Amino acid sequence: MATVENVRLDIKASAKKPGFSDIFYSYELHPGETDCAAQREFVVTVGLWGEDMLDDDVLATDLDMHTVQCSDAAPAVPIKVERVFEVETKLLDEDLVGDDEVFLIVEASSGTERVSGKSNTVVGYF
Ligand SMILES: [Ca+2]
Ligand SMILES: [Ca+2]
Repeated sequence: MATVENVRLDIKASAKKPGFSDIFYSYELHPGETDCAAQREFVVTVGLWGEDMLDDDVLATDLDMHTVQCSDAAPAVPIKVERVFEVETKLLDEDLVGDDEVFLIVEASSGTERVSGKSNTVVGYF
């Protein structure tokens, strides 16, 4: 079975577009052995979440869809992925008062299985 590990998130205000933020993230997809033998392709999407005391809020899902191919030449070697996309900064405004706590969840689906990993939480004032 595959796993998603070491999900890291960083958020910076866009230098080019006022009102937008760049979402930098990285993760490792650790394929299972059968994934590589089958050269399985994973469809990956990410969701942004706001951390709250009781229930976390989903801010957006199905963002930044991309695919990661597992190669049988390098079985069971973690595949490192680094990506960036932009969102409107107001999307990240998950709390009306005080700081906003935003984290990201990476979801990878191979068709036969669906695995996910959660990032660190970025605290900001969005
Ligand atoms: Ca919060
Ligand atoms: Ca806020």
